[in-house]
Amino acid sequence: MTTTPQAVRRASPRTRRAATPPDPARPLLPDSAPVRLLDESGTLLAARTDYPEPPLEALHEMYRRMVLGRRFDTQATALTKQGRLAVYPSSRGQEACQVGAVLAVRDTDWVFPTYRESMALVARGIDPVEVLTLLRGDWHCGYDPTAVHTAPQCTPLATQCVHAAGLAYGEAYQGRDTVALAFIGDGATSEGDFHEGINFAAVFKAPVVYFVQNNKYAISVPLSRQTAAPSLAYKGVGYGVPSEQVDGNDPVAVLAVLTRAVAHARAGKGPYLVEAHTYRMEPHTNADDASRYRDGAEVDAWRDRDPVARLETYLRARGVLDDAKIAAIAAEAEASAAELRTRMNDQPTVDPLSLFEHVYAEPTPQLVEQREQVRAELAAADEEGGH
Ligand SMILES: Cc1ncc(C[n+]2csc(CCOP(=O)(O)OP(=O)(O)O)c2C)c(N)n1
Ligand SMILES: [Mg+2]
Repeated sequence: MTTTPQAVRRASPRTRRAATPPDPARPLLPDSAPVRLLDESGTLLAARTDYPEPPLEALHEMYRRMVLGRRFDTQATALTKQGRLAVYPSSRGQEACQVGAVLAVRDTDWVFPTYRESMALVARGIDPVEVLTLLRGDWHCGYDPTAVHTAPQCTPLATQCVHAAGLAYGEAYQGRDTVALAFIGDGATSEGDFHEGINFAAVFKAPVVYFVQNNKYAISVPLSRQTAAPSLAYKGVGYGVPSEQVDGNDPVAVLAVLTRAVAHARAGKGPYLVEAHTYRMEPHTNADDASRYRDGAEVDAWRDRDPVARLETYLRARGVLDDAKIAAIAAEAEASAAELRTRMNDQPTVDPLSLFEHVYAEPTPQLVEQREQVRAELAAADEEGGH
């Protein structure tokens, strides 16, 4: 078929316009820069209609829990040195994320933490001694997950992403408006379970908020060796999940962004992905030497963006905090750390053989064999101790 030049001139402008449909991916994409409501010194930036400032009472409570959380964190690290804890992964520097996340959800919502989230669980109101039970070397998580709507702290990376999707789907299926909040680290977003969890949640519109704390390292592996994505928040779009990135050391922004993400999930619109840009100030755990893979100057630069100091400056400026109130919160934190020390000095009686109970209704032959090995070793140690 031949086309006259006149026909081409007549058809082409309309054809070109019709060939550009609206981009369905655009509404899913995060802001090109992390959302920030406070600058690094703690001064409020221009207001945003999409992220209204959370109420001042909520921010005051956030500050209180962040101060208590930081004190808990240093106490837990000290307990490893005294042999009272087997290991402790600190979340110092990540206080805005740890506390903001649990303040954004209801007590009836479910939280899926990793080993990094002890501070978040204390901020959620779980007894700190129970929170530290697993890290003490016991075989169970210390608290009753169903009573506190909080899964055991997860050590296998990203598996909690699948659990959160399943729980959220089940809750919605039964007509409840429960939201599941799954914490995950930057490194763990490379794990298959993260992708399987978020894909399932997206397809079945399960109300999950995936909250990535990008603290820049997976043990010694820096983010640049982990991903080529412009930001981890962009991992949502491939699954049809709306995403946002936030300054994770800006407590006001963290609470505002997570509040919106949780509301999205609760409204039945499916999962949401939030990436918080933050920094792990301490080594991976007390057993790690971070000076082997990162520069002191990098750590110092992040010290200047301290989330606790930033919120304190802001709340002072708003007249919510003053010297007396700050001193009272510091004293409360000291008292709770002292109580934790005392309680952790009581050595719990743990029967090593209890490790083998509750694994299977009928123990496998391997478990029976292993239990007998442990029993024999304990008996031999007892005998040695007796001589
Ligand atoms: C499936 C699996 N692979 C490897 C490990 C060993 N491991 C424990 S923590 C960790 C780093 C995880 O880094 P990230 O996800 O960034 O979380 P962060 O520790 O920084 O909070 C690794 C590789 C593990 N626990 N589970
Ligand atoms: Mg990390």
